[in-house]
Amino acid sequence: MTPASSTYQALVDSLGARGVDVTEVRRALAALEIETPSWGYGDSGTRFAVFSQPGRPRDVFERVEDAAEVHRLTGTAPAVALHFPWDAVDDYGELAQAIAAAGLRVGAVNPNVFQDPDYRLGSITNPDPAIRGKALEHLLECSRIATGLGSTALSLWFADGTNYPGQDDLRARRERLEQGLAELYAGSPAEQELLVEYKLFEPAFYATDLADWGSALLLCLALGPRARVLVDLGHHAHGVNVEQIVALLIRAGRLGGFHFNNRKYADDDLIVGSVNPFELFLIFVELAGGGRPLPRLTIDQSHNVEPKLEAMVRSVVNLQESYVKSLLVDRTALSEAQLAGDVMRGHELLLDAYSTDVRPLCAQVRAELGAAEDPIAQLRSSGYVEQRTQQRDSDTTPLKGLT
Ligand code: PSV
Ligand code: MN
Repeated sequence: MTPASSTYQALVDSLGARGVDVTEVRRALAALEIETPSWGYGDSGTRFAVFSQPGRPRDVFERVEDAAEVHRLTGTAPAVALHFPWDAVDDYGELAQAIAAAGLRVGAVNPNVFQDPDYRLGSITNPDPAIRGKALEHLLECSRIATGLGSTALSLWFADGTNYPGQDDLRARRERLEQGLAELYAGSPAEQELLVEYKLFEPAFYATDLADWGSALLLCLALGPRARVLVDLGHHAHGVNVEQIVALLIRAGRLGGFHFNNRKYADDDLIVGSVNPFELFLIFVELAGGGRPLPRLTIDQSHNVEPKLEAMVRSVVNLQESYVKSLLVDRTALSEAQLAGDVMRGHELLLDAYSTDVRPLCAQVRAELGAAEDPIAQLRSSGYVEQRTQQRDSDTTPLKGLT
């Protein structure tokens, strides 16, 4: 017996003694699927600087190659979310083939109506109907691209908002938003989900048109059942109870999915679970209870100083561990404690699960999936980053599509 397997066996024994169905936990972890974002592999930064990393992918094909490596190491990241026009190419058949050949599928497709200079005063809410029309056309084009690539979700985030009181009419903007998205809803296929993401502020600093889960939910309810709310962990005011938002959206049947990341201050887009791992666990406690299938789980991260690939692998591993811990909660005892009004017992039951070191179980399941027991160590020792650095930083072949 190797030291790793003896640690695993000790964990299995102690979980068994606690009444945990370990086989079921292993099955659930093996079925976990996380989408990683193509945009998280390329260079990113702050408004102060972008530090270019050696070996970073230069086009969507290389971003897909890196996403496949994260899946190979973790066994849990079989889909790549795309962002357009950042991932635009001339030949989508070629892109679809490359994604399938890499062993991946396409996750949510993210339109981009926030960078074109025309969108200075908004996209779908712009006072100018011609600019609203242009934004809608891009959204519909992304819907067609999604269909062509086999994706079943359009993930919508609007930077729209105003910076000054009086800049525009708040109700008129809401009406334009509702009208534009109703046209998108009508023009998109029945199997495509519309995920509506909200964000408190940035780039708008006075009134963001979709600032919170309430404004997103009202919109989704008006649009129809295919429209659901997407929760990005960095998009709330400080102190907001995100797990409660998750619980309410589940109850309303309108939780579409997540953009996982972490933050200390604003929309920091840091490694998942790095700053507030307990919040991540509590979110999974809401998701995992009740036997419902998990919603779409996507990472939305932006790396400034940390090595990108390792950061992405760390996020997937943190998600695996958090999910497994949430499955260890003794639900029966918890509901008994809650009904009996036993405040401290209820809290303690969550802490019992959260404090369990589940790493040996995650390592075991990854090995069974054909992934790495220790994905970070394997990434470091494999030479993948060094090889890609050599190849990508010296290759002068023209790239396909946008970089
Ligand atoms: C906006 O801050 C956001 O969270 C949206 O999801 C965008 O698509 C993404 O970040 C771009 O990085
Ligand atoms: Mn996001």
